[in-house]
Amino acid sequence: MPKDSSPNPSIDNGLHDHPPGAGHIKTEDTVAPGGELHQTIAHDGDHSDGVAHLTDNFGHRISDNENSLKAGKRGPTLLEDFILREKIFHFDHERIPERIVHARGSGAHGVFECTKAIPELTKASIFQKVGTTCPVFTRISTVTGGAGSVDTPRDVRGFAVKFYTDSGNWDLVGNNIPVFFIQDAIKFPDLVHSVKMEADRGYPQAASAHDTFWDFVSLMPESLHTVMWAMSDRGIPRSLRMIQGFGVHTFRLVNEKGEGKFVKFHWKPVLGIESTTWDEAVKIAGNNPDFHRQDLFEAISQGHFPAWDLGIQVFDEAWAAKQPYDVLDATKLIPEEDIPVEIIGRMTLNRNVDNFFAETEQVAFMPTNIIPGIDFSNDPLLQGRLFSYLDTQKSRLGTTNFHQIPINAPKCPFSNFQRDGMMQTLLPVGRANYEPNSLAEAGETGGPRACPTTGFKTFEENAEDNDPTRKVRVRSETFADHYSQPRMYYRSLTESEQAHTASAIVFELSKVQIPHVRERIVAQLRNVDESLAKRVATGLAIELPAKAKAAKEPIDLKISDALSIQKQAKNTLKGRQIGILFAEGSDLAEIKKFKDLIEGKGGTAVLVAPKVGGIPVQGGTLEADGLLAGSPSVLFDGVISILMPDQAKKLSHDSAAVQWFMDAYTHCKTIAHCKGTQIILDRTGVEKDDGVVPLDEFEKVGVKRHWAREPKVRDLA
Ligand code: HDE
Repeated sequence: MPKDSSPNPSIDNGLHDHPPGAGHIKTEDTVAPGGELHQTIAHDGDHSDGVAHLTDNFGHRISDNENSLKAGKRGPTLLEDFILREKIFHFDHERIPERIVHARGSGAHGVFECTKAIPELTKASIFQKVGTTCPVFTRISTVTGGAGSVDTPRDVRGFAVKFYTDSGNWDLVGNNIPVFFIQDAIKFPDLVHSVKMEADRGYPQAASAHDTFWDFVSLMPESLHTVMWAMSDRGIPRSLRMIQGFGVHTFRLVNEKGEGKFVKFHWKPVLGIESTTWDEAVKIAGNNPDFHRQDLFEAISQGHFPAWDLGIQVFDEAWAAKQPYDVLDATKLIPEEDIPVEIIGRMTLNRNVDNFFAETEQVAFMPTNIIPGIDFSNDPLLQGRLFSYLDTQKSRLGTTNFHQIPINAPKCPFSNFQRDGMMQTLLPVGRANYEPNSLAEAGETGGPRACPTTGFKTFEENAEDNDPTRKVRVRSETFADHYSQPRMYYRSLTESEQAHTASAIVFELSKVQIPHVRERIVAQLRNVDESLAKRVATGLAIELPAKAKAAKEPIDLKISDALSIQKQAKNTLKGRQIGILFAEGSDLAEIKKFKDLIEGKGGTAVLVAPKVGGIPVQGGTLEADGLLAGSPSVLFDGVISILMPDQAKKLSHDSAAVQWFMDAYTHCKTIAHCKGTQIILDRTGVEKDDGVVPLDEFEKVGVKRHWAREPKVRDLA
């Protein structure tokens, strides 16, 4: 990169140093005769302190923030009141258009560090030396619901990372599922229209379980692979800290010599992958619609920084040509067993946003944000995205100058001849707003120039062996196998994951009211896996329809264990939340022992009790973190119960307590309990098994899910 030391005002934009008033200068509270409270700067306070004084947006100090200007005490409000008008005017415009997809998201700042240099593969500056770091901003989102929808619907999760590198911003705008519903960008508006709330009725919000979505996908067999992922446990993650991320498309790495290789990007969560059960996801949505957002925010503010390893799968055209699928087709993944994922870096999210709107809402990701050393492929889905994101930002953020908003501005110098436009916050000086110019010869600044040595150069080879002399509107026949990979995915899952997936499809199709849509999906599923199709048909109590005609007959691919969550589950307390139930008379030393154990292993112990204030316990008093009725066990990864028999007896008549244990049990969680608690367990039908254990076995058992219990508690398809 050419070094340019000239200060760039957009890097240090005023928004950053715009704290609200300091608030510590002498103020006084008075109650006026009308009864309203005035919190004002004291008459003898420091009137030279600029930020402590309330002003309008142009710096005019305000004397009264409680009353508008009226013609007489009980008279009409005057148009003259510029303070009232400005305040309401600004408020009226506080919302901006929400994202058409991925409207609900949570963001955090962090750092990326290169852990393996790969100069032989790419000239990207961030991957040249081990230890090179750059700041990042990551936003994880649901896709379907609006900005105010809940965190735990069954949905794909967006996983967008902005790397502020020294050679410009690189946005890796991916998902938590490695494949996508459609092969060509031209189908995206149809897909999104079908899955969003239905056009006439405005519901359901944040849900794919309705006619139009399933109608669309039943006619688009290419979507089945992603549908299988979304219907599996991947669609209902436990925590945003515990999801995988994927770049989805095939990209290209280009080295200093101009040699290119194909690449797929992966994010692997250090805490492992965890999902919920459907019943749990639904209950969480009611109890805490912000469950994921709060979990991410609190983990970061407590210093439990979530981290992901960045991995790559690298391959060339010759390898790609031999595969039974096309690597340019975003509905296909590359099994890790075929091309292992090589870890090259780690991202750690270590700072929450200071202002949700200014950062998380205004951040503008664009797959076109790419740096020298990384390039696009001809994936027709990716190609369409290259237009869409720039375009959408103008509509959301209202100006072509959205790149000047601090969260979007690069943290390296940037300079060009673009000028003016709405909301121009920079102050470009001089006359050089065009090129070529010879102003430098007259002693003036001539402005920046393009650089053939370090500038972005598109990979030139026609590595895809395309015939560029033909303008065609066709889909390559190498995209025609719609079923082999969904089959591989389904068959790679464990028995319990398969049961969850089949049940999810039954649930969703049960919400579909058009019978032929249900049948058409089952007809498609017969190409994926006959047993799955039968399970779904039986679950819906419909006849097994004739098999749908496949554009290309599917083949059996090798099973890939890396696709299953359960096969790679980590039994760890790190990053997990464990609820400890106690009540009057519980043993403080015992509670403390478990709290210390959990926290010592990087987990969080949440004390739950029938009351939250100081509760008399054996050995002192103890405050709870959460009320039993407000802290259901769905919020925890495992539960511990320490109760005296008299309290257990009392709680066995409290539905919140009964539900607490029943849910933990039916969601296959560990329940470690004292003898006293047995009174409640007996009443709730919780039976002893590998995960329902005495207190002293908690450490050994951990908080993994006990899926073997599931057939006892749930009738799955
Ligand atoms: Fe997006 N997508 N997308 N998408 N996408 C948007 O951009 C679009 C696709 C993804 O946290 C929008 O700023 C088209 C695949 C994420 O701000 C919009 C197509 C993948 C986010 C848009 C796709 C994604 C978006 C809406 C098909 C995974 C949230 C607001 C050609 C690889 C980013 C915005 C954030 C957001 C268009 C398909 C991921 C409208 C046209 C495939 C993570 O521009």
